[in-house]
Amino acid sequence: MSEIVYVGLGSNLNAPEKQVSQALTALANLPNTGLVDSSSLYLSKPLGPQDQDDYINAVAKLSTELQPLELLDQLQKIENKQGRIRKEERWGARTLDLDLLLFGNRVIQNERLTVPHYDMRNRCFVLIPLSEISQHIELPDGSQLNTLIAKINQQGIQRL
Ligand code: A4P
Ligand code: MG
Repeated sequence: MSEIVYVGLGSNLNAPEKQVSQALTALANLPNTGLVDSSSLYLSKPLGPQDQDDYINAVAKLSTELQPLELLDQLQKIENKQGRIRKEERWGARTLDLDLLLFGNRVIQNERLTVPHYDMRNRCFVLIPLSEISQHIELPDGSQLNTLIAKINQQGIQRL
């Protein structure tokens, strides 16, 4: 059975727009998975330390037959291929970050994976691209995307 999955893409190093476009191509080529849709690219101020460049973000909608941890392995492979080096600093600069936002209507909580993504409800650079491709998303807890968007500050994000 295939499931609809949303993945958040982010980059603020080494030609971020190119990193995100290249990652979208890599997502389209994943095994047993199809790229259904992707948002525009968005420019936003960094969340976390301010001594880093602005971010390019986007959201992709996939249809996949992979299990959640199989998909996470694939996402991490793409991050690694695109030169991601994991550093100690939290929320620091990175060439590519792929976050599993939603996996069907599932709630997943294990050592490697928290789905829905722990902070997606508060992030304009996740919610706004998400609503561009799917306006009427409901999270597993019943909250509506439109309601979440009404609560966040949308300033400081720019659709490219
Ligand atoms: N993990 C658990 N749940 C998930 C999930 N739903 N999706 C685990 C992906 N991974 C998940 O990830 C650390 C571990 O989280 C993984 O090994 C996986 O098993 P990571 O990518 O190495 O760590 P990280 O991304 O550096 O940490 P963190 O805290 O997740 O960073 P954030 O919260 O993603 O913040 N500002 C703007 N404007 N735009 C951005 O995209 N991104 C960040 C990164 C900071 N500021 C930003 C942006
Ligand atoms: Mg991450």
